[in-house]
Amino acid sequence: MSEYASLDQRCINTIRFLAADAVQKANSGHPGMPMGAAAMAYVLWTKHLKHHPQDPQWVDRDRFILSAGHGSMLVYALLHLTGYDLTLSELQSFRQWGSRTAGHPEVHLLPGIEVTTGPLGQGISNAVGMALAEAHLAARYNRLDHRIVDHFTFVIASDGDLMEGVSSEACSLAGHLGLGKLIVLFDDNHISLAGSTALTFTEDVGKRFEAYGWHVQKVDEGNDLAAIDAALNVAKKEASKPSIICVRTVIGYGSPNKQGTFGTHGSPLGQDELLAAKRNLKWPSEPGFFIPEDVLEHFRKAQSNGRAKEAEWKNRFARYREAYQELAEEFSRRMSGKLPSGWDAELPTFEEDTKAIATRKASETVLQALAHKLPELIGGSADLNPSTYTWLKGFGDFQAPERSSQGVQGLVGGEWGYGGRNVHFGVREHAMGALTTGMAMHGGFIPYTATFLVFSDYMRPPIRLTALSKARVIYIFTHDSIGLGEDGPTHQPIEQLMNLRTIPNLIVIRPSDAAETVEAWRTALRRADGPTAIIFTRQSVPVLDRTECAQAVGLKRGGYTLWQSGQDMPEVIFIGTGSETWLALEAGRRLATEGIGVKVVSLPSWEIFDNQPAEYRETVLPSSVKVRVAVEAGITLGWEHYVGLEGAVVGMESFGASAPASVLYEKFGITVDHVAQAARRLLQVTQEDSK
Ligand SMILES: Cc1ncc(C[n+]2csc(CCOP(=O)(O)OP(=O)(O)O)c2C)c(N)n1
Repeated sequence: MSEYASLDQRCINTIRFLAADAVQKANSGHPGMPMGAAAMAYVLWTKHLKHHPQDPQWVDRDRFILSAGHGSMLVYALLHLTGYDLTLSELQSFRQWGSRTAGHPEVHLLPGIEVTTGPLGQGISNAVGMALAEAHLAARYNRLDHRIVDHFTFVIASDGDLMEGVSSEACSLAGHLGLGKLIVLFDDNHISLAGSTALTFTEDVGKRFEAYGWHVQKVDEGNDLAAIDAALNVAKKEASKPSIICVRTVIGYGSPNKQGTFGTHGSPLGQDELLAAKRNLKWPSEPGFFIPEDVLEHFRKAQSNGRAKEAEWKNRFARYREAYQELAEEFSRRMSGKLPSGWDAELPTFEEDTKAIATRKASETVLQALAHKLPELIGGSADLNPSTYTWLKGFGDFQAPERSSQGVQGLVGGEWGYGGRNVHFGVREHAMGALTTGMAMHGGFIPYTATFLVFSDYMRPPIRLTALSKARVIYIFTHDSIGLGEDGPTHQPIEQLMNLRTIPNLIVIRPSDAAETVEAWRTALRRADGPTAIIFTRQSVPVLDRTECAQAVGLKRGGYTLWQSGQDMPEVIFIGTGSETWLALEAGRRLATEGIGVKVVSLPSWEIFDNQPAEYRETVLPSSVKVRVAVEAGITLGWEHYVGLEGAVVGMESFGASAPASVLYEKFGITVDHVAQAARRLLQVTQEDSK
């Protein structure tokens, strides 16, 4: 019997031609990858993946990530065929306005998509975070006689994924952590966008992953279903190492004149070549988007299989609930993303008589209090715990249980193993960002990261994706300005703060003192539909006297009137953020003693403030008051948004320098004198104008 007659082969060809037809119809997209990887995806989805298409959010499903997001039609075809909520007509409107079948898979658009992929290297790194999430939940909730968390994370990754640096960081960490339930199928087709990998990528990938501590297998023929199946079985049994299976495939498989060339990577095959490919694989040329009945029936078994598997799990969970009621409730609550009642009841307060304290230090106190109430709060720093103050004291280190803790320096204490809540990301900011996105998308976590603000540049790609994906991650950035002092301009952020503000759906909060630090954490944790970056100082800043100033709770509206000299409409408004707010306040008070009507605004979060109703914004920043001075130790570009073209900004126009912080503030002119003087100058101008 011809191989093409078998049901397996027809299922695989269905995937291939759904992809090729959709790309042809859209006249845009990537047919080569789905055509080459269809066989491995078929084996994975029909023989291994534990999922329930009618309940895509079932918490103990296996996670599948198409890291090579440009091959999106591969996963769209599988979602439709196995019976997810995705119609054939949506496949036919691939890449069109309003369609959920976007160019690259987007997690918030389509059930069954676990993370948004497309920027190469991110998906596989998110997957490491998902495997970490599974290992932690299993350690915390499973009991000897009850395994309620027990699933794999599967990935299909391409050459481009493995070329990108972030995947090296993430896979190095995955190997160190021994994440045995992470399984990567490497679509080893020797072709990337612009040519053969012989031009760019000739290392031995298997040896590289072996060196990371992974279990490595090779499948020499990408259409050998039995070999793929066998390799997946071996990988699943390997519990103490992540697995990679390098599957040699042919990009654009079936296209007689283009297969194996970069011509199939990112363009439609063309009508003639598409027909030739169909002839070649003995596929009917008409109708397009053809799905044979028995093929659909075969794929749709995923529904009954999934239903049975989920029902079995539900029974298991019910027995667990009987035995461990509290744990079961905590688990369910976490997976629902809801915070427990009273989670913020015992946060510290910082009274006006508290002496000056760095906001990173105040944050440490808040974080410890939160950690006791929120088991879902788990994270760490990129090798900077002693500087960012982001360890959770007594909550242990997330490490492979097999690895001995003996003689290891830098432990934060408590449990050692997958139950630990302090993740040591190492000096891997990029992977830290991507892993935490994966943890958040897995569900059951509010992950946090920490590093210096200047290194947010190393994390920007995952931060952007997290914002796009509406994932709940908290990014802590300390050492927020030239105020960090002697480390000098390489470490002093200038444009980073404004840079983060430009990312849609990312909320940035730069609290001015210890009291606002408490409110910043409270606001970040309340947010469920996107990430929040909180920016802290290295240096001490005064705790503002709230008996004279407004309460810090005003932070929840992004900006608020901190202090005003009288009831009348002010003549000048000072606006400050973070460590410069007290400078604005002092300058304001000085002008008030000169008989000038002054208002001082604390503006820790632009995004939150801009989202307030217009009436509220008008009370804080009355539009009739044009004399406005903003002060922030970052790039001045962008502040026109609040001070207008007539206003003044006291900030940075250049890189910083290496010197003590107090000297730098003087030398760069970020001083009370300077802020006050800027206002006087503006007042003079307006008075002269109105003469
Ligand atoms: C970070 C990033 N850089 C560049 C691209 C553009 N791009 C899309 S696919 C691709 C390379 C494709 O090669 P490979 O990963 O081997 O996929 P295949 O050709 O096998 O489909 C590139 C450069 C991208 N998606 N992400």
